[in-house]
Amino acid sequence: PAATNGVHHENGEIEDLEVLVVGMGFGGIYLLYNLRKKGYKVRAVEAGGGLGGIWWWNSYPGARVDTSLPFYELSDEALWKDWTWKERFPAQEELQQYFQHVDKVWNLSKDVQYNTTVTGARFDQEQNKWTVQTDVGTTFKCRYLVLATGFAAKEVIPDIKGLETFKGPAFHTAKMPKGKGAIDFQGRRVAVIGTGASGVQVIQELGPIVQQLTVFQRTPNLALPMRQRKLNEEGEQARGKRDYKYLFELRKRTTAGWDYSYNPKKTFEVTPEERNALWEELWEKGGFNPWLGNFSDLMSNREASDLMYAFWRDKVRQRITRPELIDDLCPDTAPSGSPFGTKRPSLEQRFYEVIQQPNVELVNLNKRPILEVTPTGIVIAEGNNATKECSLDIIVLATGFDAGSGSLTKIDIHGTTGQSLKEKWTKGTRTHLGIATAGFPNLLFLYGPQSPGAFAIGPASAEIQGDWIISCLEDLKKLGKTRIEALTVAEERWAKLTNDLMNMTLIPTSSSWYIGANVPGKVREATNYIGGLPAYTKAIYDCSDNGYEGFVLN
Ligand code: N01
Repeated sequence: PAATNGVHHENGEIEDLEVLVVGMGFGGIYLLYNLRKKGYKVRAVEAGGGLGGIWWWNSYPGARVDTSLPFYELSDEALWKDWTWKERFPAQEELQQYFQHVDKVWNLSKDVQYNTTVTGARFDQEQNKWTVQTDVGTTFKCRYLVLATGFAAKEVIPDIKGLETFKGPAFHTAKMPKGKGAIDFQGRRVAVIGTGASGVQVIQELGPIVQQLTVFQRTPNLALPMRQRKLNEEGEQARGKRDYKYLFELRKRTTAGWDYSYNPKKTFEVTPEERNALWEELWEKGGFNPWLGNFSDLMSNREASDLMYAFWRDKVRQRITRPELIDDLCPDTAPSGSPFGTKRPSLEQRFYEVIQQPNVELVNLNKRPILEVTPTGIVIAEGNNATKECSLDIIVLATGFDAGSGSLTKIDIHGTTGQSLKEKWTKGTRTHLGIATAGFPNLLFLYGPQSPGAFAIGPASAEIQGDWIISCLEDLKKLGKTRIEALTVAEERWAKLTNDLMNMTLIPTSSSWYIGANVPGKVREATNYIGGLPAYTKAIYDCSDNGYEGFVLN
């Protein structure tokens, strides 16, 4: 949808709303539609030029979701009954078409102001309302401000000497130029820095079309087979839709929103033959099955994790034809800071074949660190004081995000205490249920830090949290209240719980964004709630059933 579909305001015009939703990914979309249906005066703003959140922004070559269908869509029958997907794991283009379909059926854009970034917000204690500023001069006034900004709205740009001097295009995967200024990679010399989910996808896509691809890897990705396939529209999808209602109910009841959870057995409770049989089965199924459908102690028992690592390593080694790459891609033991299961594995389709192509060079940054970027390339250390300049036309930074809190603290938000949200969270994130924070009344987070966010499928999480937020606003209305604020004691309790749960796993031994370890200077803490959707749903409804325990309503 074009920006022109949005609501336009003259500079300085103030909209007085009941709810302003910020961010039009799955969460914001769900909330805008359902609040409007209930008669709320609600509007939304979106920094991008269309719906979809990260699926609007992430247009790098190869961008595709790692969640299989039908779990990666909204559960309203009006949306899925006339929609057919082409692939089991759809690409960004198809996801954008899906969001356009959602827009058409739910008629959303008339209430969205696109190309608008919220820069700041201040709470007015007299009126119990937020005043929200944007980068285009529009100001909103709203009773409730819901930030549905996702976990990946703030990119991590590495601090590399000379990066700004590079003459060619250099951009983060989430900010690849689109439209007129779109990048043509064909036949160019391209560098990709980072081998996380974005890096693996962009590498396997670019390798076959560029002249030279140089991959700068700090930690190998323990990637799993995607097992992508085309979906048969007539038979498979039409038949599959008969089960959709059941599947959408089921996804609320599994740990991460799929139709499966961890195997209740532990790794060493079964015989080696049984263990191997399960692992082979999960490997064949593909997707996240070898991770999230594995034995229940995979992420908490280092021996179990190491044994699974060995299984993974041996599978990948079968595809390695250049033995000199074995140590860099699939070393004997799990890479430092990355025990199996503690970082999110990528789903790959041909990554290991592409990275071994003659036109691809893999630079292991632990052995050959980057010294600087020059106007024409990247200089690396080669040992014995030798250096090498890799000549480049384009640099792609697949270096990840300041996940969770970063999407919120980049907005200058001031509540009742004089402290900004950024200042409040400098020493650690504090939320009650991942939804609100003390000192910031009527500010609610959807898909925010300390919620199941990144540990559950987006649409499932968005619907569970979205429904709760809507019922909360309905309750406030019924009770004649105009203000809800989290208590400090409640957010301390929730922070302890999310961190205690995380500390029961091996994740704190990793250098993952799940614990903020990827951002220099960031507090190491659980960025998400890892207790699973059912336990989380119980926690939020226990709270509301007990008179919004941990909140003060006025
Ligand atoms: O980011 P990442 P991402 N010098 O943080 C490396 C979702 N997502 O954008 O591992 C050199 O995972 C860093 O190295 P290391 C998904 O939830 C989903 O790929 O820290 N390298 C790592 O290799 C995902 O988990 C999809 O040692 C540097 C990489 O950059 C999340 O978003 C697609 C560096 C960053 O990996 C983030 O994924 C894309 C430096 N200074 C994203 N700094 C799908 O569903 C960082 N790195 C398909």
